[in-house]
Amino acid sequence: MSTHPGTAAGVTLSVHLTPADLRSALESDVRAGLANHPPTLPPKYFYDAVGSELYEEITRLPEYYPFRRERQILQERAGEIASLTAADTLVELGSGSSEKTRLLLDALRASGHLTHYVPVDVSETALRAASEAVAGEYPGLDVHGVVADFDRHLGLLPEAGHRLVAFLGGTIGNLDPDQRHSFLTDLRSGLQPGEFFLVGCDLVKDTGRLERAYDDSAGVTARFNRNVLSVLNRELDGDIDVDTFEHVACWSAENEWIEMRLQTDKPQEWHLRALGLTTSFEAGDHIRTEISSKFRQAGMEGELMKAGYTPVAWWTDPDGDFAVSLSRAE
Ligand code: AVJ
Repeated sequence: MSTHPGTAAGVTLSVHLTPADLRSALESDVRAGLANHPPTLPPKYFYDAVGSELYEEITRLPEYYPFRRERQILQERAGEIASLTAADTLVELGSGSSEKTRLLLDALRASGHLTHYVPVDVSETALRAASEAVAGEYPGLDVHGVVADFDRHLGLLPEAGHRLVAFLGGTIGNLDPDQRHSFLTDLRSGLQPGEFFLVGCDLVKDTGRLERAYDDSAGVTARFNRNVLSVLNRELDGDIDVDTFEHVACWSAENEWIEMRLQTDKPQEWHLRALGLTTSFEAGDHIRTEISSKFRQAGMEGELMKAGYTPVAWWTDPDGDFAVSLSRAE
């Protein structure tokens, strides 16, 4: 790990993940995923520069309600979050939306306790930019960016202060139930009793609305989904014919998650030369590229309690589309 001052006043970056670490994680994740039946790819590889831009576009689509619903809840509840937690440190997992970060920072600052902001992200470039922007807007705030993979480095979060850890956007839904349990217990073991966890969760609802949110009429989500194949071509010297894969989004009633797939209607083969790997497909085969789990209050709060947290508040938008859950580490 290296810690070095950033270029702007008030910014420090701790780097737990080097480009070489990211590279070997990509190689082993892709190898392991493609060996599954059906093959899978981890959603974190959607987010290169093009994919991050497409995700921003998704958040503005009429069909994609989660982003706006969560923002609405935070606008409404940031003051309560600040007074219930009295946190002096906001830790944010994932690059997040600067707009939502600012809602929380403003409320914590108004409550008079705020001293530290700790954004955590795998991308050093994104983190540096976000850290410097926030430091510029909040004079006196100590911004300590942490370049880390929150799948693996939760134990390395800076310990100082009375922390509120925020995991927004509904990204917890990308984890399956076992992965969520490990994530929640790992995070819990890095927290002191009395510290807080704030998590955004998309809720189970009408199947048609859910499927449209992940298969919009403008085709942006389809481009976002296929982009992961362009990432493989570029990073792993692949020869994937990206446009021969069709975007599919389907609701799994059994798992209560949306599953995104890339499906081929003809037999084909691709090569990832950097891995020396050939993958073959029959007509109709698919790759699973993302799960986006949808929650119910009892289920989410049950998972939190099993992992050592006490639910403190559960806020939804007026239509009950999305929830923000606050819990305390015990
Ligand atoms: C960023 C993980 C919250 O699951 O809704 C959006 C990603 N995928 N459209 C989600 C996503 C397809 C998004 N998260």
